[in-house]
Amino acid sequence: MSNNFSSPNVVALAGGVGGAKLAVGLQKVLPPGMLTVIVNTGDDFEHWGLTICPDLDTVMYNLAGVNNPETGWGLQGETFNALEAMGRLGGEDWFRLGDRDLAVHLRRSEWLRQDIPLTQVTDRLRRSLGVSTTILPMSDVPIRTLVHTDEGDLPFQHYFVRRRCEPMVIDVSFVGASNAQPTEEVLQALDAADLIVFCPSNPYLSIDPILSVPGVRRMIRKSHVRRVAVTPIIGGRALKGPAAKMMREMGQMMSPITVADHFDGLLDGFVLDQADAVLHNAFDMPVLVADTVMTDLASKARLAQELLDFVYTLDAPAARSESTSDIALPTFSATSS
Ligand code: FO1
Repeated sequence: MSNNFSSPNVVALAGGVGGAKLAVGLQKVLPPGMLTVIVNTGDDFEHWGLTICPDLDTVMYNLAGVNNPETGWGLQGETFNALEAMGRLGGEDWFRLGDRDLAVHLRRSEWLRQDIPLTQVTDRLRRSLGVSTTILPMSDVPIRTLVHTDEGDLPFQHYFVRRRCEPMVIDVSFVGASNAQPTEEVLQALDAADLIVFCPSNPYLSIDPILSVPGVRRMIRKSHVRRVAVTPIIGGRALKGPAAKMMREMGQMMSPITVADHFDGLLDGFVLDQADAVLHNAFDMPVLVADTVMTDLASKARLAQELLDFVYTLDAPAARSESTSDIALPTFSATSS
């Protein structure tokens, strides 16, 4: 990154709403085209005969500035006539697909049926919405997050939306990951990066699926650029989603330290929320204490700029060792299958 401080090539790893917010901030402060977001597709599922990619769409709608500001996912000013009609027909109506959102799922599914890879489909969709940032699915082949709970194994959206994250989580696995290959686009983006950012997304459900794609974890571990994570845990809570609840259920400390430990060997710096400033000496890497709660465009851009300024202060990474195994996962590991 030393030669490219004025316009670094940034690669962000993101899941849904929290990740999308930081991506919006980075897009705002970076020159157009200097951001690539690699997005979790473990949440994807087949529904109403369509392929739904919730995190890709959340990131895309946020970057396009057309997202529902209350939920963070879906479109603003959305209507749900199709959903209501589906309910009247006895169809599944627990997953709230909006009328205009439906057009994206129909178009994506149509293109996928024509054997156009998800990477290309995603690129077409984001260009249609005028998004200058490159959005890359973590993989072109289906990798599906399966949540192992005290009530049995649940496909991700059944755990997250249908069961509102109520079952106790025992473990998480990523079905299809071990046979998957990273896309050329993901490999090239990581190779060309000046900085890798772990967005404030759920480590177990949003970032681990990306790291489960064979080769990706190793590439990040060996990367010669700085790698920084922004905490998804603030004051012992996750602003959104079950990250903190999962930590408790897995016998972990509900703390940003748990997040840093989880990404052991993958990080050179950590962004801690000001609410947890007291912990700043407890990390074995440089820490930035910042207001990580992103409520509007200004706070997203401010955090993104503070993160870039912080990265500038970090020492250039020493050559990374080859010794650690690519498949060694940290504690409370999610497993690939
Ligand atoms: N999340 C919900 O909590 N309830 C929903 O009904 C819901 C519908 C939905 C429709 C389209 C879409 O792109 C996302 C949607 N989400 C919904 C969000 C999504 O399921 C989760 O936020 C992510 O998968 C977790 O990052």
